[in-house]
Order: sequence, then structure tokens, then C-alpha cells
Amino acid sequence: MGSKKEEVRRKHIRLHMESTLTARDKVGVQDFVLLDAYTSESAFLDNLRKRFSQNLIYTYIGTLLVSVNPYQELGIYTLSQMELYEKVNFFELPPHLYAIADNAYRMMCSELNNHLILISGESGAGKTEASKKILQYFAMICPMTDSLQIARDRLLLSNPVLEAFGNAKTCRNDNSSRFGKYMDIQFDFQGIPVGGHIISYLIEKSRVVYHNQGERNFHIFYQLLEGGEEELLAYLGLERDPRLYKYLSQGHCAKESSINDKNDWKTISNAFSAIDFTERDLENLFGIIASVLHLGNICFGVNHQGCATIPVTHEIKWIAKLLGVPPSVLLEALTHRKIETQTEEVLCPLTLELSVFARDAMAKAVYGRTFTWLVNKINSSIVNKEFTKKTVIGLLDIYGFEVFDKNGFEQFCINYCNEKLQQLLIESTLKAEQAEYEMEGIEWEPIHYFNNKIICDLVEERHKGIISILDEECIRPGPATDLSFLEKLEEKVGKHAHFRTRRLAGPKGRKRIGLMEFQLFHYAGVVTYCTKGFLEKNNDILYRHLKEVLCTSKNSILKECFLVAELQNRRRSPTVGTQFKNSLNSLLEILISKEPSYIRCIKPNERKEPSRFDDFLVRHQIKYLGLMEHLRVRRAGFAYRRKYEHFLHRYKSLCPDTWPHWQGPPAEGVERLIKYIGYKSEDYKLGRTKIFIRFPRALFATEEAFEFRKHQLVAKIQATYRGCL
Ligand code: AOV
Ligand code: MG
Repeated sequence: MGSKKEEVRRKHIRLHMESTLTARDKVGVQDFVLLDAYTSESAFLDNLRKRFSQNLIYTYIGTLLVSVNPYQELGIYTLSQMELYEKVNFFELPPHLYAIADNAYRMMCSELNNHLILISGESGAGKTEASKKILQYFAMICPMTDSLQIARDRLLLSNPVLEAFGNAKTCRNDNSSRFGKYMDIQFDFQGIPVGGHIISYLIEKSRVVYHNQGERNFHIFYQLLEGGEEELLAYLGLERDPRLYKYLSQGHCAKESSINDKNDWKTISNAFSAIDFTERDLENLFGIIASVLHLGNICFGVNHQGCATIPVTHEIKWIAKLLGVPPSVLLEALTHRKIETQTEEVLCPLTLELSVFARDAMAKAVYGRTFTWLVNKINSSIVNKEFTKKTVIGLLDIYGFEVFDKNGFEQFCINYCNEKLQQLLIESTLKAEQAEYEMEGIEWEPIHYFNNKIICDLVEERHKGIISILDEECIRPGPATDLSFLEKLEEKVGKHAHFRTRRLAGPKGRKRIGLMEFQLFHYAGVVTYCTKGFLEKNNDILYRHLKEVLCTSKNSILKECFLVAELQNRRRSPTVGTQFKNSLNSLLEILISKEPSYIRCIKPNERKEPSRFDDFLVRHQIKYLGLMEHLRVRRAGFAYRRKYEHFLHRYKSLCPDTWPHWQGPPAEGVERLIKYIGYKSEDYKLGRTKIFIRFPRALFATEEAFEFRKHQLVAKIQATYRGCL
């Protein structure tokens, strides 16, 4: 393997030393910094297209990796590819995810600090796939002991389980993440992966009870029906055909050719046993999943007083059995509400509409809390408490920016989350770059970029932002509605440059915004949101009566999810919007504290097809991802930087003054060395602690010279050795 690896490296370096147009014409440049017309968006797009057509999906901008979803297996994630990238410098091999992963890992090992790989891009751009591949890379490449193999396997197997419960087919992605996931991979001082920890963010609960045409509910429902053993389905009272369940069939695509539910069921069944789920856990877990399906099939009737009834109790019986609650109490809680007066509790019958609402709220609450339980359970299986001295690499894989024909509260939250990440990326890359030049005393002219803080503020600012306005409407006494919320928005943020409602609609002929809609001018484009359901989803109310029933459940998972203490606490819990805002701000604190690497994913076409590169779509993403600004910063600045000691240590053999030893200060040694090998003055700058190299080409040349020299030296040593014999 060693010599093959050397050969590939050298071939690569030689290829990129080539400045002939023919070579570039064919495969483009591997680093956008090398583009001659680096300020031209068209040149950027051309380069990306050229490489994509050669199945070269990765390109660097300095150390940031741009990835284009190939929508096909390219054979670039094999074990031999992993070995190729192991312990190799960034620029010595073609761009790859593995290079980013390896670099973060080596830095973590040598500097003993925490790292982060931040993957972003819109829905379907390839974030989840990238994060899985990085995890696999660490699992295969890092050193391992027998006793820690279990920890590694659990880490890998937690993925399919979480995807089954947290991912679903949407119009944009057949395996769309419907929750945010931040995972710390923990390493010991030797760089052995010893465990992990996952934090999940806002699962899209509403999907349990409703999804759009062409979409599906969470994968797990279909996997259970398709793959579950006969006895299991009989125990759960389920039929195999998903079309028999109302919660599964609204999208009219329960069976999807790109998804193999049966195989996926096998994968998660194996995973469950590896991550310590007992028979009892699974019985309870699938009891809950089945109950949700039964809940969806409850048919309500109306009695002559206009109140809801449940004429057929088939489903109620099954739910009661699976959740361990008395059927009569459950039936009552689904059709009545308890109203507390000062002296007594009164049962008040619900209308049909309110009963449906109560039923759906129960399904969402049960699923949402079970998902949280699942994450906790996985954490208890993968966290390693024995190792106190740990460093971590964090992996963030969160739902990407989304625009559908109809966008609701969920898209509002998802897109707000993407605004926050964009802000982090802009601030940390552009600001960090600037700070480093300043610290090193290197002159530099700041590059202007769009700072989306203004949009984040519009959404989250205390007392003034959209979330605060929504919260105010949710607690306001009196009849607040989705329309009154919209009116409040108009009143309070109507004049904001990134907000528009129907009253401020554009010139005639432009598509008008509907009665219940508002638009946000996101960094990634304009999105029209329908306020219908905003209040209800933000409030996320589960009637007390139903909560009481769930608190008495004999299902041990539900017992952990619904605690009696919650009933005693009369304080209003924070709204969904505010909780999400707070959890995002904590996430940002976690991210900021780590050394980041960035992967920006691009979706090449809307049809999920291989080899199709839609210029318009890609250009749009280049724009909003801020890739041109990033490139300009990199170009105006310096593509590579090395500490004097490291640079000297590697290349000292190239100069008689520094070889075999340099006794003076490293900075002086580097200066002698680069003068000797002929760096031009415009190629580099010398900072306080580092050498900054403007273009990778200079470094490639040095690397090539180093390789040549190494072989010379080896040959010399061998000759001397032979002479001695
Ligand atoms: P996402 O995570 O960015 O969307 P995924 O990672 O789920 O997108 O990718 C979508 C689909 O594209 C995958 O299911 C694969 O079929 C294909 N794909 C992505 N990356 C690759 C790759 N490197 N090689 C081959 N196929 C790939 V979302 O979760 O919707 O924001 O919420
Ligand atoms: Mg995803």
C-alpha cells in the first residue's frame, strides 16, 4: 500500500504542477484559488461543472471543501481510498471528505484541542451522507483496541436507528433529516475513538399526523409494516399494508422504489441489539409506534348535541392494551376536556374538531417524546464515562434550507436554523481570517460580504423579533388567531427590509402573497410562509386530561416520558419557537468553542438524477452560500500557512544552510530556505509565527522538490550502507 500511496501522491502533485491548458480544460482546478478569473462567478461555475462531468465532486477553496451531490455511487469511499488519505497533507491528494476528516483528526491529536466539522447546504445536497462517511472514516482509520471495538460499532449503528425514526421522504429528498443532529465523537489521548454523544434538535412532529402529497411519514412506520415479523405485527394489531393507515397514506407514495423498507428493517433490528436495546424496550417502543398508527385510524362521530363520539372502539382497545391504560379513560380523554373551577373539576365534551385536534396532539406528543427517549437511550449506550481526558470532533448534520410550495412553521424554524449557521460560518471564516492576518502583522484589505445577522435579529430579537411576536400572540388573553398574528407582524416588523406581507406586495403582475402569508428575504432566497398553524404549533398544547392518562401508562418508555411531576407544575413551559431559539443559541456556543472545518454541499439538480448539472440552480447556491466572497478572501489572502518550525522541519533538506540542522531562529531558517529555492516575493509573506503562501502552486513545487530530494538522500544512504558491507 505504502508505495502505491506514494505513487498516487506524486502523480497528483505533478498533475497540479502542470499549467498546460489542456490538463486544466479537462478536469478543472482542484482549488478555486488557482482559477485565473477568480472574481468571475461564471468561471467558478465552469470549474465546478467541468469537474462534476469527470465525476470529480470535490473542490477546495483553500481548506474549505465544496461538494456536489453526484446522486450515484462513485466508488470513492472504499477502504483503499481511506488508507490513501490517512496521514497525508491536504494538498498532496485530490480533494476529498477524507482529507478534511483526516486533517481535523491529526490536528486534534497533535494539538489536543476540540474540532468540529460543519456541513451545510440545502435539503438534498448531501450533508447526511457526508457526515456518515466521515464517521466511517474515523471508525476505519483511527487506532483501535479490542475492548473499544464495541464502542466504535455502537457509534456507527446509532445512525440507522436515528435515521429510521427521524428521517422521512420529502419532495426534495427521499431520506430527508427531519431533526437536527450534533454528534461529538470522543477520542482518548492516543486518538482512539472511545465513545460519542448526540444532541438532537426539534424533530418535525407534525409529520406524524400530516404530510404533503408525494411525501411520507417517518421511515420507521413503513419499515415496521414491511419488515416486521408476523408475530410482532399480530402482537401490535397491525396489518402489513401501509395504505390502511391514515397517518401513512396522505402523500400517496407509501411504497417508494428508491427506499427498501424491508432491508432497512433488518439493518435497524441488528443495530438495536448492538446498542443494548432489550426485548422489553423493543416491545414498548413498537407498542408506541403501533399506537400512533391506531390513533390515526380512530373515526369520530357526532352525537345529537354536536359532541364528538367514538362509535367503533377497535383502535381504542389496541392503544389501551399497548400503552397500558384503561380503554374507558382513554376514550373519555379523547372526547372530553377537564375544566378546573375553584371548587371542582368539570368534564366538558369536545366538538368533533377539537377531538381530532386532541387525538393528533397526543400522537405528536407521544412520538416526539419517544424520539427524545431514543436519543437518550442511544447516548447511554455510546457515551464513554471511563475516559475523563477526552478530546472530541463534533459533526453537525442539520436539516438544510427548505422551500416548498407551501411553507409553514416547520420551514420557518428550519430556515432560521440555517440563517444561524450561515452567520456562524461567515463570522468565523471571514473574521477569523482577518484576525489571523492582524495577529501575524500581515497587511490585508477587508472583503465586503453580506452579513445575515439582520435576518437572524428579525427572527429572534427579544421583544421585537418574529418569535417574540408569535409568543405574545400565544399568551395574549382573548381571541388570538393566525391572522391576528400576521397583523401584529405587519404592525411591528412590516417595514423591515427583509420582511413583506400582502399589503406591501410588489408591483402589479408579480405573484401576490396570499391573505395568510408573509415573506422572509432569507440569505438563500425569498420564502413565503403561510401563518396557518403557527399559533397551534408554537403552543404545542396537549390537553391536561390526555397528559394525565399518559402519566399513568404502564408502558415503561412512556412512563419515563410523561412524569407526574409535569402535572403538578402549573407554570407555562416555553413555547416551541422559544425553546428552539434557546437550543440553537446553546448549539452555537458549542460550535464556536471548537476548531472548525467546513464542507459546503451543493445540489446539482432538482430531479435527484446523476450527471445532471443545472447551471441556474448551482449558480444560485454558489451565490447564497457566499462561495465567491470566500474565494476572494482566500485569494486576497494566503491559501496556505505553516508555523515556521513545521515548514522548516519538512523542507530543510532543500537548502544547504538549513540541512541537516538549523541552529538559529526558525523564522530566519525559513527565510534562507525559501530564498534558496527561489520563492518570488509576491508568492509569500512572513508573519510573526508563520509563513503565508499565496498560491498552492508554490507549495506544490516545494513538495515536488522535497520528494526528489528525499529519493536522492535515500539512494545516497543506501549506497553508503552498501559500501560499508
Ligand atoms: P441532506 O442531508 O443534505 O438533505 P442527503 O445527504 O440525505 O441530503 O443526500 C440526499 C441523497 O443524495 C442521498 O440519499 C443519496 O442518494 C444522494 N447522495 C448524497 N451524497 C452522495 C454521495 N456522496 N454519493 C452518492 N450519493 C449521494 V436534508 O436531510 O433533506 O437537508 O433535511
Ligand atoms: Mg440530511
